[in-house]
Amino acid sequence: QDAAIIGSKSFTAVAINCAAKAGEWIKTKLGNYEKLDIKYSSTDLVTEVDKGSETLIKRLVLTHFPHHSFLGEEGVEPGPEASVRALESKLENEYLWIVDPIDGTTNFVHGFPFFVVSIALAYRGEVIVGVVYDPMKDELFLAEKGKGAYVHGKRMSVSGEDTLRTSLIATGFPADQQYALPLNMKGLQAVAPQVRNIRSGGSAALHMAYVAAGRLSGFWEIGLNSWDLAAGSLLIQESGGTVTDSLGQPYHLGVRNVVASNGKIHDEFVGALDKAEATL
Ligand code: 2AM
Ligand code: CA
Ligand code: CA
Ligand code: CA
Repeated sequence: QDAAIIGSKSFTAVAINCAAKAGEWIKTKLGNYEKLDIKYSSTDLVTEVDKGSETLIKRLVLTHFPHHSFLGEEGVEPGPEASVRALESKLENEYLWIVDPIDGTTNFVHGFPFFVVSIALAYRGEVIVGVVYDPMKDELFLAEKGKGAYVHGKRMSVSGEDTLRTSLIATGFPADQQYALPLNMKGLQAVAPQVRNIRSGGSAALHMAYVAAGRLSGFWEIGLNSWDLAAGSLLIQESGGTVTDSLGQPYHLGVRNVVASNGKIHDEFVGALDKAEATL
């Protein structure tokens, strides 16, 4: 089956193949990674498995598409400024692969089974393919621009809730405990009393995929990077949902403060966060 997928050489097939291969390998390393390093701060972790996953994906992508550009989290210096600069320096390329080799590294390190491989392909700054793969549940979420979104071959659509009151909302607790976390907590304080309940799984990309699949009504988080959101943004758009920044402006690759939802609750959701001054 792999040979057939590689043979077809389509963007989507390569994205799926990369995510599946990396995900299967990551799963074998759960509970027995060898090296834990600290990046920007004591809460910002990386293992040799993050780096190995990125290397595997990068090699496969560039073997098939040697003229494409590649942006992976572990190829970028730690910290928000370097992340923004890395994206900007690569945006001029026609085809840009944007990859998070493990989204949810803290979970991976602790054996909490909620992490994914996230792979997006952007054409002239717009995401055209998005794949999020959860190796623990063997769930592959796929979207192609204009062609819908699928989980393991089944068409996805967002949930139907039309008020925050009936919504299940996810957020993250940012690793940046100086700036992003306090802002996110303000949002939490405003939103939590207005919704059915809050969840926080520790993988932004998987939260995005769950919004697309209708398992969550919405998700917001402060201080994310392009590789956390690129694939998930297309999943949600192609499932009928809405992705914006915290001011309600349409999603683009530079968005760091994301608000994503089924669309029906979006204005109320953005309004609740805004009232909490949870915006940067
Ligand atoms: P990661 O596991 O790929 O690092 C959870 O709140 C989300 O924040 C995850 O998607 C996680 O991605 C991301 N994250 C972790 N550390 C971060 C940091 N230092 N800066 C920005 N995002 C981070
Ligand atoms: Ca990380
Ligand atoms: Ca990430
Ligand atoms: Ca990561």
